[in-house]
Formats: sequence, C-alpha cells, structure tokens
Amino acid sequence: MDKTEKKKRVLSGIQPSGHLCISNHIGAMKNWVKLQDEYECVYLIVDLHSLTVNQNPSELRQRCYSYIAQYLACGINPDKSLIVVQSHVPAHAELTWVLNTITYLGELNRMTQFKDKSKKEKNINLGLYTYPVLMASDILLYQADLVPVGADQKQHLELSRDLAHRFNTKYSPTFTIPDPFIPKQGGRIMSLQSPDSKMSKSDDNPNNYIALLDEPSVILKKIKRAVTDSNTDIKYDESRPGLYNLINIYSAYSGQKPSDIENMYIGKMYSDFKNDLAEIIIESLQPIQKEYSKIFNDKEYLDKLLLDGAIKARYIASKTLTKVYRKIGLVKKIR
Ligand code: ATP
Ligand code: LTN
Repeated sequence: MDKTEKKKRVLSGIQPSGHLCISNHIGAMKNWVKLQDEYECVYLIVDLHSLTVNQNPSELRQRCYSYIAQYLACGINPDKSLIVVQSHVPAHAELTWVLNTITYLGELNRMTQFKDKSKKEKNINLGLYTYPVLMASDILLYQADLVPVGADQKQHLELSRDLAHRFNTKYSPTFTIPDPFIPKQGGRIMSLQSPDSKMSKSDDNPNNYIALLDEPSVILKKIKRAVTDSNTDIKYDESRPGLYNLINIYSAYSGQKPSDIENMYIGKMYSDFKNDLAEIIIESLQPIQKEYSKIFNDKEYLDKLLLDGAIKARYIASKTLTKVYRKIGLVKKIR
C-alpha cells in the first residue's frame, strides 16, 4: 500500500452473553487478528446488544472484562486496534434513534435472528426487535469498509448496507457502505450435539459448544461425545452434518484442507479422528488460555485500555454523528 494512502477501516463486535466459543473464534475472531496489519480496526464488546436478553448485572460486568481479556489473548493487539465497550460511546445509541426513523417494520420483521430468538425467549422486548438497527449504527458510525463476521450476520449486514444507502440517497453521501467479510469455510460452525443448528455461545447445553476457556479434559469429553453418524469412513460430505462440521473445525485449527484430512484418515476410525481433533483444539487454545490467565486479573491495565479505546472511538463517532445531525436538520449544539 502507498504510504500516503489511508488505511481502510474494519469493525466488528461480539455481545457479552454466554461463553466465547470456538465458533466465534473460527467465524470471526481469527479474521479480526489477521486483518489488524492491513486495516485500521475497531473491535467492540457490544454490551448494549447483550441487554436484549436477561442478564445478571454483576455477571455481565465480569463477563465484559473476561471478553476483553479473551480478545487480547486471541491476538488482538491494542497497539494496532481499538478495543471499545459499546456503552462507553453514547453516539451508538444516538445514531440508532436516527436510523430507527428510516427503518421499515417490514425489514425488521424479516430478520431471521429475531424470529429464532423470539421463538426461544420469553422476554421478547423491543430491543431484541431493533437489535439490527443498533448493529447498523455500530458499523456506520465508524465508516467501516469491512465487517468480519460469521455467516449468521449476513442478513444484519445487508440491512446496514440498505440503511446507509437509504440515508445517503435521502440526504447526501454520508456513510461508507460496508462489505461483509465471511470465511468461505468455517463461517457457520454447527452445534456438537445437534449439527443441524449453529453452535451458539449462550446455548443452555454446554455439550453443544467448546468454550475458548474450556479445560483440555472437557474439550476431549465434548469432542468424544459429538454426534456423528452410523458410517465408518471419514468423508467430507455435507449430507453427513456431524462429521462435516468436525472436519471444518479440524481444518480451521490445523490449517489443512478437508480433502487432505479425508486422505489422512483413510482406513482409520472415528475414534482416531476425534482424539486427534481434540488434541488439535487443545493445542490451539492452550496459548490463548495461558495468555488470558495472565491478563484477566489486571483490571487496572484493562481499564486503561478501555479508556484509551473510548476516547479514540468517541472522536471518530462524534464526527459522523455531527454530520448526520446537521444533514437531517437538527440545530447545532452550542459548546
Ligand atoms: P449468542 O448465543 O450469545 O447469541 P453467538 O454464539 O451466536 O451468541 P454472537 O455474539 O451472535 O455469537 O456472534 C459473535 C460472532 O461470532 C459473530 O461474528 C457471529 O457471526 C459469529 N458466529 C456466531 N455463531 C457462529 C457460528 N456458529 N459459526 C461461525 N461464526 C459464528
Ligand atoms: N449482531 C452481532 C454482534 C454485533 C456486530 C456489530 C457484529 C453487534 N454490532 C457490528 C459486527 C459489527 C452478532 O454477532 N450477533
């Protein structure tokens, strides 16, 4: 890249609900780490989003710190990227209100995540419904060019693009239109016990996911118990969803192609494959867990980092919000 050329911006976020798990890592965070050198990156802990489901206040606060430490342990480098707690930047909520006024009910009614969550949740609140608008505001505030996420966020990102385009057309060019960045393989990691539904960090059954902080013995047990099928050969075949999913996980952590993995296991048994897979996951997560244990208790360091992130993020966000308020006709704030 030409030195005078401005770096493009990457933005992504995860809600602090449940235990960060390998699906979040494979689908999103591994790409976050890779993109840090080429892009200016902003990585959010979207705590306002997490309020759309019931939370225990003290657990939520602890979990936010734990997520920040896990971001760092996974390789997010605070010298290169901003780590920001969404609620530390009021402009997220402010822009959401403006975007609410250009979002159609029909668009939100079509959101599959809302439909899925409202089937499972008793607490179907307005926040859950307008969740995708808050997400659009996260992205558009920072004029993000690229948004690394798992495949489940494609529809939300489409809405962000539509809202940006709608605003730009109604007023004048204001928002960058963001592109999704979804891994070709590993964009949709499935549940270990029910491989027809996606792996989810808030799943009530911990056997369905592997958390980044799971102990080696737990990882081995969960992989051994993972549902496969009654065949005996190791084949990368979408019609065998349990095994297909395990090969995707194997491939993500070993860097080997599914076809090479198939070849390595010709004539071998499921148990051989599963033992190796567990070992590969354990080895990949070990350095993350080691690093995590060093930083998690250093609240002073984490707070300092968050303050730095918040100050820089507020500056970027306020530039966009000021522009938006001017364009829609709000009276300028007297300072
Ligand atoms: P929850 O169960 O709390 O709703 P989740 O596991 O679905 O959580 P999110 O916080 O919604 O995770 O998503 C964090 C990031 O991980 C997003 O980029 C999302 O696309 C990605 N992601 C979530 N689930 C998967 C999955 N099964 N496979 C790949 N990527 C995923
Ligand atoms: N909705 C996302 C989390 C999220 C996000 C964002 C992702 C909130 N704001 C901005 C990318 C960019 C999810 O994964 N459930």
